[in-house]
Amino acid sequence: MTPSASRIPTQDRYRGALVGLALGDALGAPREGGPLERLLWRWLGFTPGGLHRFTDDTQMSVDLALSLIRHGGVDQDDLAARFADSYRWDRGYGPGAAKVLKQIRAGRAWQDACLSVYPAGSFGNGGAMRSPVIGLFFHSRPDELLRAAPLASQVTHAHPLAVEGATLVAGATAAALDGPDGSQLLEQASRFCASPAFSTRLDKARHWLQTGQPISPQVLRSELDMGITATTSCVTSLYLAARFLDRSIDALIGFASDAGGDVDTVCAMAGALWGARNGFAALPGHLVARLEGAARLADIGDQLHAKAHAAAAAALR
Ligand code: R7I
Ligand code: MG
Ligand code: MG
Repeated sequence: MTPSASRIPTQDRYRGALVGLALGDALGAPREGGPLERLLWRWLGFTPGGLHRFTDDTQMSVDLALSLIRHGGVDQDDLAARFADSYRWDRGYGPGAAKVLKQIRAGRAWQDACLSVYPAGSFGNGGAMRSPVIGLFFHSRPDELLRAAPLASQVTHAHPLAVEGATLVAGATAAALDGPDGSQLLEQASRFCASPAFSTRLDKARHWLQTGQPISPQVLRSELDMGITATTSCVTSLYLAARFLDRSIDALIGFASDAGGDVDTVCAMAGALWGARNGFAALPGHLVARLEGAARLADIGDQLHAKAHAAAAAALR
């Protein structure tokens, strides 16, 4: 595909993707997991000023975005340092990721730390949940996107399934920026995964969407999953985004909350896709007004847009 500056979508879509990700994360977090986690997040889920706090999903997306903006591509050493520096227990990081980040902060090389908890690296969804940022940055550079998504995942999530989930979510986000309908979004996304754990779920999701089946939250959870791993959350997010593209993001988050499980992460990835397609202006203002760091996130979206635009223009010269 030839890069083209004119193909870069509007700034509003970039803002929408980042703020949509954070909104899904922050509003999904109190609905995540079992009764104990929900209770804990009632306490941790608000800033002192009463805003909805985001979790590790958004924090790692911000870290990745700032690193890409600073370096013009994936610099794994810088990324590892930023992830480790931002780590706070009360952002709700995954258990393995927390251990890896604490080791990096203590001075261990990320290449060793990321294989210290699980020998082949984690297959948790932590690589995919920040990957919408890769889709934004490399929107008009698909070959670079395919190289960058694995590099950005591997720093903490080196397992091939985590890497594939990250690539799938990055590719889907790039596709969402072009304004597809739900079926087109899933069709475009299908080019970014090959393993049956993803492709079988994606085939099912595409069938549900095409036939308009009234899938309940319970069926969604039992058939596609709402889990903490890449294979049990990425396609679920894609399906939800595709199904709710022409409805409100509140309806999407409400549906995911009824399904339960890893609600913050599924809503973060689906929220990013929804926002990339529909733009910041389509997000409900009253919810954005109560989101931690919304103005900063919008600004980072603007910076990503400017960088993506400049890179595409440079490629044309
Ligand atoms: O993937 P990760 O960063 O977790 C992200 C999740 C999101 O829901 C966030 O919102 C936050 O709540 O946490 O954290 P990891 O600990 O690397 O992976 C998540 C989980 O996947 C682990 O705690 C394990 O349960 C499982 N897992 C594995 N289990 C067995 N063998 C990941 N990799 C393996 C493995 O190799
Ligand atoms: Mg989280
Ligand atoms: Mg989560």
